[in-house]
Amino acid sequence: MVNFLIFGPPGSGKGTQSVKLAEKFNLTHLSTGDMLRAEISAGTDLGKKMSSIMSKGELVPDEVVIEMIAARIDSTKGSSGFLFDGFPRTVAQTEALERMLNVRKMKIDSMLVLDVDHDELVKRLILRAEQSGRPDDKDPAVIENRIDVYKAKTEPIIEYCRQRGIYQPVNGMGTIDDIFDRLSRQIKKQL
Ligand code: B4P
Repeated sequence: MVNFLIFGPPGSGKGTQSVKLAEKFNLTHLSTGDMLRAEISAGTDLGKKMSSIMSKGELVPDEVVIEMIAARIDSTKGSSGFLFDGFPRTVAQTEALERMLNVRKMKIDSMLVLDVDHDELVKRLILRAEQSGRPDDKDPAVIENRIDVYKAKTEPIIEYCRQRGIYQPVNGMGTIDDIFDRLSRQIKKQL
């Protein structure tokens, strides 16, 4: 199994690209954002608790997402590897993921980081708000908070992965197809 992180600020296209990459390379796509939104739509107790945190653009507690991911890793069979989307988002989550993979004789093989300009991120998220109605996309102040939270809590993972030699920056500007080609080239090198 070859395991990838797809990484980048909110609106960088992680979710958009992950769906296409998972299909092309037979990877299991695990998105903590999608899992949390599924809990909210299903009206579970967990979803109710997480909904107010997410609508402010804050991160949900590490233990919530770590538990969700562990359950999915163990129930997955028959794929070529995992594509972790939006997870990890803190160094503590990264260390937890490494431990989970290590005990299962796996590792994080590559971290693909989408680089996108700040103004482009805001533009994409405002446009998505019109289409999806996601509460965390509607308010420009919440979008800015998500970008600030990314810089403070999530971006330090880049240095952590750089030291492990798995950091691979990818230009995330341009059309969805152009970015997909760039990411596909990086993934092919690892498979
Ligand atoms: P996520 O679901 O991970 O969402 P995201 O970071 O906002 O978006 P993504 O980068 O996937 O953007 P997308 O492809 O959709 O997180 C949501 C929230 O969940 C977080 O704020 C947090 O509260 C919580 N959460 C999730 N995981 C967590 C964790 N591990 N720990 C703690 N909390 C967690 O692209 C955005 C838009 O741009 C789309 O409309 C798309 O169509 C468009 N787009 C994409 N590529 C484009 C391109 N090349 N050109 C033009 N538009 C493009």
